[in-house]
Amino acid sequence: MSTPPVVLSIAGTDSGGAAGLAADLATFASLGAHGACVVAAVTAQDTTGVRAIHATPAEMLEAQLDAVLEDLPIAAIKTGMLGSAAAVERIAARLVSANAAQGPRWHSHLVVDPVLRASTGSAFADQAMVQAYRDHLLPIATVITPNAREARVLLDLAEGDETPPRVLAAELSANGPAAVVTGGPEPGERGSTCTDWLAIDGEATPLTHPAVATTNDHGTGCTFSAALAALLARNPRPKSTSEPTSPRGRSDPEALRSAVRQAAAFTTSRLALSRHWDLGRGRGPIGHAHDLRRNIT
Ligand code: PXL
Repeated sequence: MSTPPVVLSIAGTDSGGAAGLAADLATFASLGAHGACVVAAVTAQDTTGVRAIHATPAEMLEAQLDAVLEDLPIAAIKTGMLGSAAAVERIAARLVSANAAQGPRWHSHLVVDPVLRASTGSAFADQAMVQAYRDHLLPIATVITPNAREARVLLDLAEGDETPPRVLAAELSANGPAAVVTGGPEPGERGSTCTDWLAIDGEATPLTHPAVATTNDHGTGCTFSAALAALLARNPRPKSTSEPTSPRGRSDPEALRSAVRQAAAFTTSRLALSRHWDLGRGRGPIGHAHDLRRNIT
């Protein structure tokens, strides 16, 4: 008998199969984890945009959370599109109570991808939802993975603000969870590399990786945060009496840095896989398929 690491995604669906739960479950499977899923919203969506959104009704959201949290040994949780401010608050409360039921110490890694809009542009969050993230979910997260635009919204910076990603990451983490601000090329970078900034306790360090020239990138942010959760799940956080009593999930900084680096490398390999795909009329998906070429000699 053996128990695989279990990773839970609480997120929205993308009917086009690029982003959201489709990306998360495929990523968990690729990285050797069993994926559980709580559907927080359903989107009717294709490569050109979002046609309709249905937030999961509160009782159904609660029923899914109860079913999963009462049964499976969850090593890491990832949140994505959550549908409403009330859902953000409800999910945070349920995670805290699940953790309390496990014992006095927070034990699951919690990766929060604060999804505020679709990569094709549609808004997924209003001001109340942003505030719910600040008040309820960020305080219990191990690590958050906003892009630069989401980081600016969370920090309440004005539209058009040009604070660099390094500073955004540092500020988010100064009084909060670790933050990875995922980004494109830094000024001066020639497009062959791009840099993410990982900040812990206000100290940001750059993590540079190869850039993949592709327009098939729908679902990239979801894939990265799901990979991070699956990689963190390989090292469950031991319950320790020296940990703070706050449910905020602290991770060993070196383990976190290594997981972020590996998650970026995994995401880069997925982008490279689908670089030449011709799918849909809009922005194509990041690859989730198994690379069959690897099995052909
Ligand atoms: O990439 C953010 C995201 C998350 N969740 C769903 C999405 C998207 C982007 O399109 O559709 C369901």
